[in-house]
Amino acid sequence: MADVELFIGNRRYSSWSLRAWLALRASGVSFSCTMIWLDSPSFIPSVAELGGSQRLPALRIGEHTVWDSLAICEFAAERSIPAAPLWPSDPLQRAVARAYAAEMHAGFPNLRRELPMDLDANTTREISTECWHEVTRICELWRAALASNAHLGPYLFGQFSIADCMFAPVIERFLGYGVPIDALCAAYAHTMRGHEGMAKWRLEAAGEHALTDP
Ligand SMILES: N[C@@H](CCC(=O)N[C@@H](CS)C(=O)NCC(=O)O)C(=O)O
Repeated sequence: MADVELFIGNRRYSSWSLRAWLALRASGVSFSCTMIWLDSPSFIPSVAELGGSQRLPALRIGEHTVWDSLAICEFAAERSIPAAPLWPSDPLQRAVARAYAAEMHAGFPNLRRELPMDLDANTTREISTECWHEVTRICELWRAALASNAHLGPYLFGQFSIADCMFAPVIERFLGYGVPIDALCAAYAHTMRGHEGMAKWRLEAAGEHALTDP
């Protein structure tokens, strides 16, 4: 396969990049990773060169560019090693897991605006009623999947899947801003924090602080 290179925003803030990176890493596909600072003078020229939507993440495969986190996650699922399927093997479970990922990808605008991902956040925030409705919906989704699939493993659909990748930044938002969530959802959030990919992303984010943020 041609060289695969993932372009991401700085790890502290780039929630969409985290999703794609987690899926690619879990897939076992070999790839290199290049970070482009968000909100820097070099951002626009750098992403313009990649084509696509001029947002991050973007995946370069030889001369092709795949933009959009969910498309990159699907690429990772198609190329994943058999030992690491990124969707449930059961077709009905797979359809439901895809609905979870799609709802996250397309929705929750108030949560995104009012609780932006910031890996250094350690505070509380007042949120609107609309945002609370979104928090409640996410917790309902998590509880339903966790309760049905607990016998298969600790993630939403048992084994780690793209559904978990899509909700990964929400975990950082809930924990970073002290959003009160029930015990089952809190246990899931801590399971995700303990995932080796999440741990590595956080470590690399801490390393980015030492670089010059223009
Ligand atoms: N729907 C896109 C959203 C990508 C996106 O908004 N990325 C942010 C960084 S996390 C970005 O590039 N922001 C810069 C901008 O909008 O100019 C995806 O799923 O990849």
